[in-house]
Amino acid sequence: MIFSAIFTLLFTLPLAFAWTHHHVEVGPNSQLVYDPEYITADIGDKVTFRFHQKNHTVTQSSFQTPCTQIFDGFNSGFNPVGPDVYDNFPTVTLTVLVDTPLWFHCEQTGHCPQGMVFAINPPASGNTFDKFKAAALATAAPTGGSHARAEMARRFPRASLAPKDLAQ
Ligand SMILES: *[C@@H]1O[C@H](CO)[C@@H](O)[C@H](O)[C@H]1NC(C)=O
Ligand SMILES: [Cu+2]
Repeated sequence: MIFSAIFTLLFTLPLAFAWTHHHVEVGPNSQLVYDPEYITADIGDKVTFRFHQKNHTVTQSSFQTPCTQIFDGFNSGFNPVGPDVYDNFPTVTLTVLVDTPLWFHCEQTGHCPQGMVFAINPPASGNTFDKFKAAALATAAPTGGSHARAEMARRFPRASLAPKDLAQ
């Protein structure tokens, strides 16, 4: 009995410690992206987000509403990094507790509609990362779609420029 208990312990311990530490860059090179854009992770794995310049978050959302925070979900909060800061970027780490897909976005105004989204364990078919990102980008489209946007651009050239607030 004791021998078998020790045997079991010795052979299950290594598994318990065999978690992977994933690293995700948030907004590298002032791009509105997470790099990588999605990862495959096991329960117990840790994911460390490293925040670059600008002022980003990693905020849990859902496949259906990519740019909307879910109640009680993970949220890193805002991590402002000045334009002259090139090292010691702030980090936030989460531990993966489920093996179902997890969806995230950046809460900063305008970032998610420009495709700043991230996922853990997105399915290879069905609710794929590409569909999730397309849905995020679609939140930026004004009613009427690209035709209306082109018409706006023709009539109001200045107003059609994407707002580029340096602080965001
Ligand atoms: C970061 O962004 C948030 C939300 O837009 C804003 O409230 C906050 O003041 C910003 N922080 C800095 C230092 O710009
Ligand atoms: Cu952002």
